[in-house]
Amino acid sequence: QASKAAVKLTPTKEDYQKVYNTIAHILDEAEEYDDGSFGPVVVRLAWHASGTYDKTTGTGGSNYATMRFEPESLHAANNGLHVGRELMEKVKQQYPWISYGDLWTLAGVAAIQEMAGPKIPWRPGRIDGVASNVTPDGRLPDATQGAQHIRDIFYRMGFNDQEIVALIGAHALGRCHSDRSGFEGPWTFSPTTFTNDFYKLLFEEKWVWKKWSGPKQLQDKKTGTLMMLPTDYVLTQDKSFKKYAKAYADDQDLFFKDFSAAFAKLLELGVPSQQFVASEPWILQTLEEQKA
Ligand code: DDH
Repeated sequence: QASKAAVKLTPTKEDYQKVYNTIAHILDEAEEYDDGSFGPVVVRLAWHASGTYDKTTGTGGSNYATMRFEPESLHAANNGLHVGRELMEKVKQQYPWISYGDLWTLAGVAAIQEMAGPKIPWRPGRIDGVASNVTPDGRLPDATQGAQHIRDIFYRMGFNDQEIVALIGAHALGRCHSDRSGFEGPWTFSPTTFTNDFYKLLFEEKWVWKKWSGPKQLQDKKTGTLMMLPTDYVLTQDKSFKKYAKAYADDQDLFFKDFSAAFAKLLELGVPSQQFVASEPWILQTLEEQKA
């Protein structure tokens, strides 16, 4: 009996729901931080942990949580993500059996769902890697570039134009920080609620280049308080991207459905399927649903 108690049995869906709940509470402990939620930075952590995947070599992706190691933790694209990693460290201490890759991707799921976004199917199975698994710099997108670059980056991960446009709609959330990326400001007026406002604003507002000494970015002509990156604006200029961006501006349900599928796919990049415990991803409940 005693030896049995010392061994952690395979965690169940209920165990992961507990981790989800702990994360969901921590995301809200942010009175002094940004717009009052750690949700957006945690979504970005999940994305950058996964978006290093290269389908040709099978390297990168969320499996090994290599952003824990230098030099990946120091790649310019990951500036500021220490905030998310340190938050998750508190969760890891409470649930030492969870792998970092599972923890970070689950945090992305919890953040999207708790910020009123769609349900994101998710399942555990990632394992902790070692420093030699780190990916080279340059695998994540560069905001100063155009359509060709966006395609090069996302096709490498195995995404198509529709999935690319759906994924970038995550910019409904959060903001740019001049001390992290050099860019400044939020994309929407509700940066802690998941909506299709990113696309709506792209088409409804007039966007002009911001006059400042920082990197080239756009601002809305009317209020001057919102921003778009050059890569965001490209979604209104490239014919194929524009078709999907317009569809998402017009139909929030369609955006939610397509974002959910693409984000779930993103979070599983680089994870060998035999590592997944469950044959199908799970749907975890929001804190609100569990109150009912
Ligand atoms: Fe992003 N993103 N992102 N992004 N992103 C930034 C912030 C956030 C690009 C550049 C930037 C995705 C795609 C792209 C989020 C989610 C996602 C910032 C600002 C830059 C720059 C960082 C800072 O200063 O703190 C570029 C380029 C692309 C691209 O694809 C061309 C995708 C696919 C996602 C996703 O989650 C699926 C989120 C959330 C943020 C807000 C972070 C925060 O702290 O707030």
